[in-house]
Amino acid sequence: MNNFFQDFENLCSNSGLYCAFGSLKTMTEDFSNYQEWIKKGFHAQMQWMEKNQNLRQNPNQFFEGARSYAIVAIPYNNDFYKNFSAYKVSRYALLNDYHLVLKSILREILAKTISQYPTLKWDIFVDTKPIFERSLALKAGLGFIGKNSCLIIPQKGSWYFLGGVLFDIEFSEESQVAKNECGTCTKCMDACPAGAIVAPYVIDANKCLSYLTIEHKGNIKDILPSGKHKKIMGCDVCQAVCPHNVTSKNNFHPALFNETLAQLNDSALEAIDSPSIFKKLLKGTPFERLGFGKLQENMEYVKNKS
Ligand code: B12
Repeated sequence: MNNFFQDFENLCSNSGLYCAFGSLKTMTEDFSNYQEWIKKGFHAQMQWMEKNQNLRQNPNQFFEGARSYAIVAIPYNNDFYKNFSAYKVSRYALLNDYHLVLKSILREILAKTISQYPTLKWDIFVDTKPIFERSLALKAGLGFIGKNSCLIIPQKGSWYFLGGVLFDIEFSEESQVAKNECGTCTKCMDACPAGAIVAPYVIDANKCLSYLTIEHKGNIKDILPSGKHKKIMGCDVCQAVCPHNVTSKNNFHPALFNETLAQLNDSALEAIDSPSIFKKLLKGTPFERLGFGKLQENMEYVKNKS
């Protein structure tokens, strides 16, 4: 591996990130899967997923000369969700906002890299860019895509957020794509409380509790009358039942730790009874995407679980 990528990988592992590389090619198969997904309306109200189709298909067009990428994974498994009983909050929501944390770690790494490679052109991506992050991770050999469509790192599991950097440097090596280890297992599909994994590797967001509790502009009860599943913020079921996650212990990157969220529980959530208290307590956390109104609505929906 030429020095640039070796140096970048060393900086990533010193920062507690897993890292792999690939060259930016046209995402033919992924793009046709994506088009099929959009055509079926599986993106629900996420109109933004219909945009920038050219960039989704050709990530080498993000900037002049873009030709390779680093994909990184940051661990987020934690058991702070055990502090709740009346409500269920997913693991990712009980840590600092990974978009902010991972971007700042990648900027630090890039600052060190640029001191050695001053002419480097780059662009960071964490979740929000029109890029198939899981497929880039698969192609770079970081892991395989499970039937729950999550990226699973062999022997480590899927409790990892993804992000990366685009570069204008040639990556000439062929990456070793990880073997798919799902086999005949369908635990995720069978356990999904809303039947959202409509086929292996295919999520219908209209039914996904992660989408319904966070992104859906409307009351969940109109879609899923029973709140017996108790979910108010995200959903971890398809990952929690995954055999590739059984061994993964409390393993989250220290920069993701948030004292307030680590202490959050049913009564603390119920005490948030105004937008100003919500803002004071949960600003800069994943709850901000939800907002005070949707949080109240989701808690009401679960309380009257019928
Ligand atoms: C839109 C989105 C959602 C939507 C839709 C989910 C979805 N499957 O797309 C909703 C709101 C439901 C969602 C939920 C969650 N999300 Co989300 N989400 C995204 C986002 C922004 C885009 C994903 C996308 O392009 N979807 C379009 C469809 C077509 O792509 P796809 O389902 O991934 O299918 C691809 C492959 O599976 C493949 N494919 C399709 N069919 C087949 C068949 C075979 C055989 C194979 C091998 C492949 C394959 O082709 C498709 C195109 O690449 C990504 C960030 C990013 N930019 O990639 C984060 C991302 C995927 N989400 C993430 C997370 C953590 C979650 C949640 C766990 C959060 C939570 N706890 O509630 C849940 C998990 C739900 C799930 N099982 O996917 C992480 C996943 C990390 C990982 N280890 O996989 C990402 C990467 C964000 C990040 N930067 O960390 N998410």
